[in-house]
Amino acid sequence: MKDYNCKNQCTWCDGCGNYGILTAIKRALIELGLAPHQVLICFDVGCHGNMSDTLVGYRFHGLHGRVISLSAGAALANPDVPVIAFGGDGACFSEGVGHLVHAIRSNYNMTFILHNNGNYGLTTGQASSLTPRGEKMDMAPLGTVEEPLNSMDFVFSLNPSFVARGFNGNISQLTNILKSAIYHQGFSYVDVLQACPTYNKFVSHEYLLEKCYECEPMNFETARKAAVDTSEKIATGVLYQDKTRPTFLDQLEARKGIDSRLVDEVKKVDVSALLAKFS
Ligand SMILES: Cc1ncc(C[n+]2csc(CCOP(=O)(O)OP(=O)(O)O)c2C)c(N)n1
Repeated sequence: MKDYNCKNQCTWCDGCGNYGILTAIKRALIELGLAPHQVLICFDVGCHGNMSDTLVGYRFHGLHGRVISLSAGAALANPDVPVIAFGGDGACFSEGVGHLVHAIRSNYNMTFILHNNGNYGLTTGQASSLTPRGEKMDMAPLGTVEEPLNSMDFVFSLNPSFVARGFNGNISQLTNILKSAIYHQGFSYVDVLQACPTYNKFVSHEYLLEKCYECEPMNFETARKAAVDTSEKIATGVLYQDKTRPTFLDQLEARKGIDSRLVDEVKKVDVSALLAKFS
């Protein structure tokens, strides 16, 4: 694991769920035999995005809400390199929700890991679209007035090929989930429930430990129901996987029979004549 460690100090609050997610991703990569130079890890903007400073390897820290689109581009350009994207619930269910829709629908071959802490952490605890109605948040001190988006129902409505849920308090389970997600051919959606002791007063470590239970993969409809119904208990594990669904690239007629990678083909384009026009 030390291959992935770097000397920068973490700036997360004490008790932040990001520490558990960081440990799980390092373990998953090591157990899959992926060295830091063999994988691309992309980050959205937010507390979770500061993980970019604490990992050694090829990293890309993009604009807020844009991690899925830039990761999908990388995955399409070079399918030989596994691409893992981290995003917050603020970024991915507000600013970047359109990108999530089309990445699932298109089944790009990449892993998306949602740090679901139920709020905009980095900017000090504003409500996200996943914050339960009525919670008192920064900028909504009397309580939020909007219904939260039902993220799991929404994801299932887009016909995903892989959906999992974990939480930061069960690192061995989360490690296995992440390994399956990275191994999956297609868009892997991993919802990680994350405690945020500083700004989220409705989901604590104790709450997650008490409510979460482990389950095996299910058929589509059963998985959807289990994912959505969190009233009594919260189902965790790989909830649904379709191993037969082709990825976006696999389906492109124009790429059939071509062994080279887009990233190499692009390198061969001579743009000097075009540039000369502007000099
Ligand atoms: C387009 C855009 N909108 C808003 C911001 C300001 N901003 C930066 S981080 C952040 C909160 C991030 O919250 P979330 O995505 O949930 O991640 P977390 O910090 O909770 O991990 C916001 C609103 C920004 N940088 N760019």
